[in-house]
Amino acid sequence: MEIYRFAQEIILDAGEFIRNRMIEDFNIDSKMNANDLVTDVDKETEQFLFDKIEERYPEHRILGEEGAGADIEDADGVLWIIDPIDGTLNFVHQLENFAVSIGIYIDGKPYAGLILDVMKNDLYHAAYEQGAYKNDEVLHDIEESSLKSSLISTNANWLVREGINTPFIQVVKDARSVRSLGSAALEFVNVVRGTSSAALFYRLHPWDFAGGIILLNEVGGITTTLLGDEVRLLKTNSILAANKKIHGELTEYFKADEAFIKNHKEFHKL
Ligand code: 2AM
Ligand code: CA
Ligand code: CA
Ligand code: CA
Repeated sequence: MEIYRFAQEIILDAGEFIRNRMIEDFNIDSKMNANDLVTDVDKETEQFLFDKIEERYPEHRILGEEGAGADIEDADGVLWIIDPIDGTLNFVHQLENFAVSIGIYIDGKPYAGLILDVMKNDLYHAAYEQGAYKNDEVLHDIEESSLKSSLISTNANWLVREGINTPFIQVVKDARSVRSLGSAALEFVNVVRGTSSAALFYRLHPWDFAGGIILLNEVGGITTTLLGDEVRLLKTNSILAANKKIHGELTEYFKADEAFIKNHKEFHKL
């Protein structure tokens, strides 16, 4: 529990660092394409967390979106998986609706998940089999629901992507309605809080889901790929995070689509 408490401390410190840093000038660069942005604050926040963890626990390993642990290939020992800012586009355009996400795994097994909604300063945290919390408040098990009476979340990018969009379109048609927040970690949080029944992603990286999976487990939810398979911790995955009832309904949409299965397999090098 010492590592869990330390993680709570440093994620809150990282939030304070970001809130102070963002009122000064910062550079914005693009990564893979013009819409894939990274700022100085993303990089500095990853370094901030890296330095704190390394100082306290030099033997721990750290994998981060902005370059930490890029050579990590196994989950042996204590592994911190960090997204310093999840929702960078929201950070740049909205100055809200972004998060710091931390997932801690020990020999590949879930240990603790933490997601900080930075501007609200709300910390969602959970340790394995110890329940989930919003700050000091216990979060209760989520309710089961059906697609036809549920709000779900997904990203419009997948709906306009040929080759994979057929099941996404059908899911959107059959849902009560769809929301899109733009931070995978906060979309996980909405499922954990029960304000959304499911979150669907065609591709997430380990730092996007590492914290959220542990939180959702603690309130009785489930996370798999869109095809219902186990998530590979150190790879990209499609992700379906949901209550168990709607999860079962949703995987059927994807499993019934041969073209989706084929493209999904190639895309994620399965
Ligand atoms: P980021 O802000 O840390 O980059 C936006 O819909 C969500 O998708 C965010 O969680 C964002 O994380 C993530 N994201 C951004 N670019 C992505 C990409 N090329 N592939 C998959 N996820 C991405
Ligand atoms: Ca990014
Ligand atoms: Ca992210
Ligand atoms: Ca990020």
